[in-house]
Amino acid sequence: MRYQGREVDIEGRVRLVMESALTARDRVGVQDFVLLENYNSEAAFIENLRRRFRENLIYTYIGSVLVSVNPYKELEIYSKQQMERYRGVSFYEISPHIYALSDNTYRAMRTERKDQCILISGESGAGKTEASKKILLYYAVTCPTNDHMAILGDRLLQSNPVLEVFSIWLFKLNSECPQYVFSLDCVILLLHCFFQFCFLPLIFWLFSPAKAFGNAKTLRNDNSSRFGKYMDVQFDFRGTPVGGHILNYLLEKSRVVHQNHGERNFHIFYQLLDGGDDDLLITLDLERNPQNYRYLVKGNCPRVSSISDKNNWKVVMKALPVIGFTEEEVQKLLNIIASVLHLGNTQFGEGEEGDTYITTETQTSNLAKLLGVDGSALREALTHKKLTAKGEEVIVCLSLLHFQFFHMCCVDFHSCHACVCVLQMISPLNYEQAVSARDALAKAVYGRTFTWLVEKINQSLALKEEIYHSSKDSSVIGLLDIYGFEVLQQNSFEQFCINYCNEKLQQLFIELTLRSEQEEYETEGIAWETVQYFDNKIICDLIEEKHKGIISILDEECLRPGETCDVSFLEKLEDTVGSHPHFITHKLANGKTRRVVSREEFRLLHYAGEVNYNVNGFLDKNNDLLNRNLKEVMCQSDNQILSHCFRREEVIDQKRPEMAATQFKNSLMKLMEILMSKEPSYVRCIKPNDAKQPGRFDEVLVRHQVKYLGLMENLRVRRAGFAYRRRFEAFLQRYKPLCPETWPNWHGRLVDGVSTLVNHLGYKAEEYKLGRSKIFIRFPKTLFTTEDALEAKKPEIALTLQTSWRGY
Ligand code: AOV
Ligand code: MG
Repeated sequence: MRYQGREVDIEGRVRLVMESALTARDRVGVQDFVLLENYNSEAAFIENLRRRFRENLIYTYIGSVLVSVNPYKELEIYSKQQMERYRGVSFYEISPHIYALSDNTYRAMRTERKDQCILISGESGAGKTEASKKILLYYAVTCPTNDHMAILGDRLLQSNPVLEVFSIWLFKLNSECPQYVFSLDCVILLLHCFFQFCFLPLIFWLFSPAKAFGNAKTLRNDNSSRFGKYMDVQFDFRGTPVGGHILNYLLEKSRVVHQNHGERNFHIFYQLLDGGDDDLLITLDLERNPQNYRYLVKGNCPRVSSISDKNNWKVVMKALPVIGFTEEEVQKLLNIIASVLHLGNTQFGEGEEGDTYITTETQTSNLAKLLGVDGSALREALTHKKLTAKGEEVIVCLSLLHFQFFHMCCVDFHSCHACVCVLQMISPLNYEQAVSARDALAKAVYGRTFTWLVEKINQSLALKEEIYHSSKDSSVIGLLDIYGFEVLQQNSFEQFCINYCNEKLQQLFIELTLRSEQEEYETEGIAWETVQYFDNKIICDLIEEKHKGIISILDEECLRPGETCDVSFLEKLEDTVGSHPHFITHKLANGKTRRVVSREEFRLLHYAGEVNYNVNGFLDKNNDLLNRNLKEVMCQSDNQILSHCFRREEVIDQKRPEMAATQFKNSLMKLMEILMSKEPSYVRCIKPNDAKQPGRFDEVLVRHQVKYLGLMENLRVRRAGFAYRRRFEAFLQRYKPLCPETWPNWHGRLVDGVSTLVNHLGYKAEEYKLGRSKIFIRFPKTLFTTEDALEAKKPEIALTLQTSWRGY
């Protein structure tokens, strides 16, 4: 045998195999962080990630958590053969992969009949959306067929000739997963998906409009999802995907009116301008050049080389009828998109008395037409404000009379409280107010249309009784694709909400991980050992507690009459939660922190680290107010989508709607309930560099994410008890060659076999425990020694191991 140019004998071979096993571990690290010798060391953690990344091994486990590093290049690891490799194989028996996690989740759902969820987190550009697509693709290919899929299939087929639909699906993959498209493998895969499992391709497909409306080019990601989403995929009693439901969170509405340099507005605007045909643009009174629209020029980035707006436009337009849009609805939707662009171009001039008028008259008439509202009412509403009426009298006055007739009902209307109020009800807006009213309208129109679109997709994905035997037998796998901790140079209201969401998810993680650990110990009959960890409930309380939490204080400050501003909010915070150990401001800092907190900031000590939040804009963003008269105008719109989005009741109802942070808090509570009822799996995505380049591993950036994803804390919780556990049969099967009594076959009870084996190997009592069906090994070292012994014995026993636990 030749080895590195040398002839070696049998003994030498054994030695070399051992050496190469060791070097392999040195070279590619461990596939599960629980096997790190020094699991408390962040440096060791990052080194392990780096080694694996260098070898294109982007996946690593922390127990059942999958850590994924974005390769920024197409790897040959997502083919159909790979899917087959992972099908039905136990988690630890094979190299870590998103397919392993998908498969295990699916099997757990089938065998334990328990709903599952996969929580994907990570910062922007880390690969969350890609991960969720890979999971869906795995199910699309590997889940069983369903005769009843015909109905869903029909929906596709009726609206489009087969090949057209197919080509769209193909096209979609072409633009998003080029590795599939030009290989034979891909064609087989697609045919497989299309003809047998229509449902999940449909989901992909249905995503395209949501993506066009919800994604945008940012500095960190050319196709960044600017909303959080939770999607349920429902499976019938045979394990066939049959339906789904999407919940959306916190669309970044501010992007409609403002983009940072180098970023774009939502894709749909550029798609329409680039892909819409001439007639359409004429009808919508649009010009092709995005530079002509104020809402599109702020980022100075009309084109993105990695995106074809024209092609994506075609995909969206083809997908809309399948979702169930009528031709008329599509037209109305296009009117709305165009109207947002026209709104952006609406300009104001200042009158002598500080009032405001519209200078772009013709545009406004077109705008009113597109919005389906009365032109003069819209003009009035854009430049005037209607004050909120107080008391019933005012409403009576208003409903009975016009302004000029006040004195007919009130002898002395100047002293009549009701009439004075009415008189003051309409007041002109100054220039800044008019601009902000216009922007608020654009954000509201866009945001609400987005919500409506998601509702529409949900109707299309909803289960149909006829294809669904018995809802009792259904199970669900939920996918959560939501922003990870965000720490920017300047952190504002959005980061506050996002990071609050991550605190909640961490709380859930701790609760569920500890619960499942505890349950496993119980079922295995092993004494529970207390786990030391940081319980972040204290931070969640600081943010969300009723009356005393930051969100309550923010709401109160928004509602408080008189002069309130962001700074008064900060002062209120200092008074109320100033003594909280996780809250710090400029005044309270007193050398408590290393980095400076400015006068406009408060700092929260999150479980993952410190974040400074600048209070500027907190009140406005939380208020998210649309002038009452703009609402009135909008709810009279003859565009059905808009009249659905702006309800009359909203105007009549004097109760103030929930504020943004409270709305978010409530939807998070609901999300937590949904997730609590399911068995969770986790994917933690890491971005290796900011340049979106393959092969570059920026240690500082990665360390930052390891910290803010709470991975070290994950590992500590997971390692608190035993590093490794394995079912008796699997353990015995693998290591039985190491003991003459168990080799080649053990005929007694499994537990006795494992006991004989570990005694022979010289395991000490504190190194392991035997449960009812599993062996628990406390330290990785024990396992490594055993594994090395097996490796050394390999040539001797001519053993062909089908799979290696190392897997790599
Ligand atoms: P995100 O969802 O985490 O960001 P994406 O999933 O959109 O990030 O990934 C960003 C880009 O990284 C993709 O467009 C791909 O080019 C590349 N990428 C990610 N994962 C992989 C992979 N497994 N293989 C190859 N390329 C990949 V954001 O939505 O911005 O938070 O809001
Ligand atoms: Mg995304």
